[in-house]
Amino acid sequence: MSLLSTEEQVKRSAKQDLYESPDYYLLDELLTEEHKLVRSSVREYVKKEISPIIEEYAQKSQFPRHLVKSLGEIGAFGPTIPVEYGGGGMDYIAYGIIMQELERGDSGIRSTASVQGSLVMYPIYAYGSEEQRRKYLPKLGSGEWLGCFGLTEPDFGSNPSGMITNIKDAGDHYILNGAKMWISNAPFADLAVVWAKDEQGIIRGMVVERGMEGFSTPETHNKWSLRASATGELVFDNVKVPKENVFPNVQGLKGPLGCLNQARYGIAWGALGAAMDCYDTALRYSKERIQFDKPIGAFQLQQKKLAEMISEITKGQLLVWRLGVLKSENRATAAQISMAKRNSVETALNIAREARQMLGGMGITGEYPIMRHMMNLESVVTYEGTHDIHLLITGMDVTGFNAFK
Ligand code: TGC
Ligand code: FAD
Repeated sequence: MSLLSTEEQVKRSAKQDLYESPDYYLLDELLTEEHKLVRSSVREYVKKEISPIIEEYAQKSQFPRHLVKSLGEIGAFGPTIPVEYGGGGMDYIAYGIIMQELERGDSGIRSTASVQGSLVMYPIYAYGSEEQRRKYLPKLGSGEWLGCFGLTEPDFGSNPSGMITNIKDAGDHYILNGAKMWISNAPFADLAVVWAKDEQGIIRGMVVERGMEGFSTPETHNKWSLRASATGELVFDNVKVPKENVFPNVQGLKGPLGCLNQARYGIAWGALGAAMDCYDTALRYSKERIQFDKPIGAFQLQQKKLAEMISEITKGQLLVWRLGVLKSENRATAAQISMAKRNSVETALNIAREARQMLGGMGITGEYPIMRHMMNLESVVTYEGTHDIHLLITGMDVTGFNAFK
């Protein structure tokens, strides 16, 4: 018989990362062998490289910058971008699986991959010139360079069309002025995809490189959420941006919103990863933690929580799988993506909160990942369009009435 208290035994097993993903409706049967291979290699990576260190980085509020190269090596950046440009050439289910496994580890790590792949590589690929693609994509795909995406401004968050960051024509270059706020990866980024208005008031996208005079990226401190992800501002003070850095193939708000479709899709899969980790942790704990002489999982109230969690996870898994099929066939609508992003994050937040309670006092410690997931998800429910903005997008889609204006 072990001399350790059950609490101590449970605490020790927590450190090992024994994660197993729930698959209540046998959805693995819908995956190809390639999908399963991608999943097992990313899961292995998370267990080996992320789980052992993430709590410490989050507690210290530090970005594990050293992971960027290895994230590139495992194919986490731009999985759907063609191989010749440094991407993975995979379908959208594979992309979703990668985001799910990474966010199972930590939403901040998934954020880094979302931004790099969907918000930096995607616009360069979709809207950029051939020279821009060749110059930037391979280095971003391999993790040699890190990028960030500047859309939000201090006075324009949910309504980015009002942005005041602007460019003025100065011959062979533009002069960029303004500021972006809440930018993931900014303090460490080698380059930024920036959205600014031209002299006609048309939104244009461009690549701004670190080292350009007048460009700085001050870090945002004191976050209680996404503590292992670096967030910052982008400040442009008369920055000279060469004309060849501006995307030739898109104009208007549909440029940045097109990128957000990619990233929101990844979050729809990713947030379920955080939910699955919370569920898996709470389920294991409920079988090990003894109170009133039996495992707490034997009490009806705890079973209710677990049964509801697995029901919601299963519904979410079905939704994102179907969305992935539609996206791979280029049939997914922006409104469908909004619904899935909103649903997955809400599911994950509810599960994190319930799972935290199931662990009692242990639930608030860093011995377990639940509180970290819960706090991270408070950002995930806000960025890439808030919970209410996505609800209004669905409302507009089904009624035909625009409640934004
Ligand atoms: P609206 O007039 O509706 O549309 C303007 C133009 O854009 C087109 N459009 C879209 N195109 C592609 N994808 C979409 N999802 C699109 N939604 C709209 C639209 O057809 C129109 O095109 P055109 O050709 O007619 O000009 O625009 P609006 O100003 O009324 O705004 C609509 C609204 C509120 C839905 C939109 O602005 C919005 O989604 N707001 C939320 C802002 C947001 O999500 N910000 C995210 C910033 S990035 C971020 O958070 C990264 S976190 C990364 C991480 O760490 O993981
Ligand atoms: P606001 O737009 O001011 O919204 C405040 C509240 O009002 C919200 O509850 C919102 O739902 C509500 N609201 C707004 N309009 C309406 C309406 N019409 N009807 C009803 N309610 C409404 N941005 C980037 O560009 N790049 C990044 O990399 C990035 N990373 C981020 C990382 C983190 C950690 C965070 C927290 C944010 C990040 N963002 C990034 C910004 C993010 O996208 C914005 O915070 C988000 O879009 C909301 O904007 P806001 O914070 O200005 O809130």
